[in-house]
Amino acid sequence: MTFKLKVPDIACQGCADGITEFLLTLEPDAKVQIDLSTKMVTIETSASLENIQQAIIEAGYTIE
Ligand SMILES: [Cu+2]
Repeated sequence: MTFKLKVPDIACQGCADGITEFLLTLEPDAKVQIDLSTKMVTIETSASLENIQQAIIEAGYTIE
């Protein structure tokens, strides 16, 4: 599944890298793309949307 989530707290590349790294730690096969201008996280994953949302929150960010 591919999910798109808006994470308004993403301010810079460092945030994007941190989230990407965190998601990849949980699921190394996931494909994560983060658009800094729109703050959209696109993730191709076998995990559930709920798990992805939880992971982003655990990484210290909020989802809009
Ligand atoms: Cu940042």
